[in-house]
Amino acid sequence: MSEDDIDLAALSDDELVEQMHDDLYDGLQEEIQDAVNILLERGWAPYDILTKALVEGMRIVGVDFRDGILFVPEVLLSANAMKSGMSILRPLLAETGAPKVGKMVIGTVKGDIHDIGKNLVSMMMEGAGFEVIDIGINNPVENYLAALEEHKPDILGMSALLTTTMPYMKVVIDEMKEKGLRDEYIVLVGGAPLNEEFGEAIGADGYCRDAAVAVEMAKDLIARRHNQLAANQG
Ligand code: B1M
Repeated sequence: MSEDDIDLAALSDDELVEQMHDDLYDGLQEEIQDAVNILLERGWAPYDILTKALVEGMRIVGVDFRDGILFVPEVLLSANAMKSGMSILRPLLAETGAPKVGKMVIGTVKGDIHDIGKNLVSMMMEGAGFEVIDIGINNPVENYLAALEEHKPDILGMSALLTTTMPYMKVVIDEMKEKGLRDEYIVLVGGAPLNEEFGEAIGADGYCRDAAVAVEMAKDLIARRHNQLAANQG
């Protein structure tokens, strides 16, 4: 350890979380991974580490990106540091042993390469007992339709982080309508620039503010669908 290095293990929980915000800002992967492991050893729940340390750190990065203090290369380093922390938490969040409650295909729309939010939603959905098929970023409508055809999920999830790419969600939903497929799936959308009105306007079944809302909404809509099917049969 050099003189400048901070002994992360010697910090209190609050100091460590603050240090993680700084390290995420500086894109320090190794430090983020060490700190995640220290918090886990101290008995922190993976979800709390995710939200209080990583997501909050990324929010701070977002503010300075918006204000022109940080630029794409720096934000990419932050994103990679965030992902390295998430990779430790992913198996822990998925480890609930819960029975599978449904299946979701999820992807970021065409023109958009942001994937941290989508990955987080995937992790939380897996943790809640969903099978998740992640088709990645920059997806044209054909990719979504092919994945629906191949995997026959209950839910289609779409993510968009740019005001210029969010309208593409409507292109996908309209194409599903055109092909007579719309009613076969629950369509959930999310991403920072969206809101409930937008979700309604494009014909989605729900707008998810964050990953926790996505899980709740997915469970709720699947339960409603099952009840409806049961009522129709009975
Ligand atoms: Co970009 N970027 N970026 N960026 N970037 C934003 C989105 C921006 C708001 C920054 C800013 O100006 N403040 C801005 C968009 C402005 C706008 O459209 N109004 C922006 C811009 C402009 C750009 C570029 C155009 C910059 C440039 O090139 N000049 C460029 C575009 C690239 C492209 O996509 N074509 C670009 C590039 C990048 C990086 C590559 C550097 C990097 C992405 C790396 C990666 O994802 N692998 C990046 C990042 C990291 C950001 C910010 C800083 C952080 C996004 C993030 O990961 N947040 C972002 C600022 C911000 O959002 N405040 C910004 C953390 C994540 C956990 O939250 O993604 O919101 P979020 O996901 C949440 C919810 O939204 C929801 O649940 C998630 C978890 O709680 N959710 C869903 C998301 N998807 C869901 C799907 C669902 C359900 C819920 O389906 C069921």
